[in-house]
Amino acid sequence: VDNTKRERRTTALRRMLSGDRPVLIAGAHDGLSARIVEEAGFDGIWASGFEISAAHGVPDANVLTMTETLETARFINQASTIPVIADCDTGYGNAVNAIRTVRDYEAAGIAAVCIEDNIFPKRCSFYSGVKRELVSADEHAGKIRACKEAQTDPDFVVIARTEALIAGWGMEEALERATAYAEAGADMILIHSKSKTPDEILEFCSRWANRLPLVTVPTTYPMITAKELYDAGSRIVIYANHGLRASIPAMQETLGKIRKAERADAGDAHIVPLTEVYRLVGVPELKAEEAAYLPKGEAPTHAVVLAAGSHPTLGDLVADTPKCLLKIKGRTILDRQIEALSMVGVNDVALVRGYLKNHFPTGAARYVDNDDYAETGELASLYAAREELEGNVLVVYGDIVFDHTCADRILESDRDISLLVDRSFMDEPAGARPLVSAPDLVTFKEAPAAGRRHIPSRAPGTALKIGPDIAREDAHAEYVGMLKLNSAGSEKVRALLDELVAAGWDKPFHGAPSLRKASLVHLLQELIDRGEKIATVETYKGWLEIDSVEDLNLALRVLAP
Ligand code: SPV
Ligand code: MG
Repeated sequence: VDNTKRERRTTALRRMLSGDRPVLIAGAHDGLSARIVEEAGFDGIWASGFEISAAHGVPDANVLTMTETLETARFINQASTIPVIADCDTGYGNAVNAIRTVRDYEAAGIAAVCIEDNIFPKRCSFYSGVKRELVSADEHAGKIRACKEAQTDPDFVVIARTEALIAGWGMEEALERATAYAEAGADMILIHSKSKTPDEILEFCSRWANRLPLVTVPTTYPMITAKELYDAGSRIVIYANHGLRASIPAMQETLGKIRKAERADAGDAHIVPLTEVYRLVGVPELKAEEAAYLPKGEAPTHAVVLAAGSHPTLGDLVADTPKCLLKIKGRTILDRQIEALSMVGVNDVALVRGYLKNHFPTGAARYVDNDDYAETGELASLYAAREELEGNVLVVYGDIVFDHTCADRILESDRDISLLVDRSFMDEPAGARPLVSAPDLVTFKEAPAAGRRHIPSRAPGTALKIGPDIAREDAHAEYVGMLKLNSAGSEKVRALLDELVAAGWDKPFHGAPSLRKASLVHLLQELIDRGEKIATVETYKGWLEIDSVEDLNLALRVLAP
């Protein structure tokens, strides 16, 4: 949208007023209700004093200040694109106050103001049993003249409103006042009535004889159509408070039901889904703005920890504790992971749990369940967390302890899919470490230089092969169990998972007897085979995995409390 070419809303209102049908306006009290009015197809919005007061929980009697009402009118204006007519009550005082009111509302982009001849503080036209006084016709005419001279945009509209019929001062008084306000320069006259039938308004209209276009508010005489009012001389018809009044029983009913049932879904039949709220308040636009204007790569990274398995290689140690809740010097593997992640700014952690899932402490992470953990592998756990695969994600095995510098290195990568790999493994003599299962090794596309000294490369390499079946002499590094995806990478992994799952869980997949049993490295190899460039980010030591009692003993030796 080219905002510089958009028609001013004052001009749009003038154009509508010269059309051949009534201009239909509905009341709003905030940005959301303004959106709803516009979407319902109204020509403009009435920033209603009655609605705005009610929405603030106070009576419509100048209890709110001009500042508060203007602030609300601004939200209404900014949430919409159609002209806003602001109900400015008396103009918030005498002519001097009204001048400032006009300047401020015009500057806020409001298309029209309506100023009534009540004395300040006003009382809502419908409240019975309250003191009702009008300022003199002379004083209000002076105020209208002041308003007209204060405006700077020639298309800005000043509506003069008389409460003569409301106050019971009679038809003659109403006509005299309307005449005085017209002579003072008002653009339109709002003639208000609280009669239960349209007769009074129609009589006024007929005696007024189109001397100036009229505005009517058929709240107490709702049976008349806009067309009938238009034919009588009303160019604008305002449905002043119906949106607000519709929302009250909706909230009362829904909240009453939830309170009674003490569960949220008791209200489900009456509410919109959250996504409808997102749409109305412009979340899709927010996302587009983020994509267009925020620096790339600065979106926060969140983590997915895969910790569903039962890990029988640890025997009795894991008989009643999931592995990542094993304590090493007083702190669990998970505590240590969460601390290292938070040191590099990753504070949102989702953990896929399965085995002994109820043992996980509430609030340590957000939990995703893989209840089929006994029959499935890491790929299925990652699939259980598929909703998490959005934006920048770090996927971490639940059984590694790592220094935060490891996470730091991989977070630096801006590639779609990056693996953290360690070349120190290659420096160990074969068989130096007792292993309960073959480590996941990685072969690079281009062999790195070999030798006794080594500085991890800052430029990522590209993975050619990954998995436990790679011969030691063909491998260049060991996979650390940490994978980083950026938004494009997340999307690719999600799409591949969806495609594989759609093809069936039972098909053999790379080294696994079925997709169900597949591990993460099988998924990575599939990506490589499909031509995906997977970056290898190097670290040199700084982490350990806990697979065996020996690993735990090692951890006890090398880890600080
Ligand atoms: C308002 O909506 O605040 C009005 C119209 O002024 S009425 O409530 O009908 O007076
Ligand atoms: Mg009002």
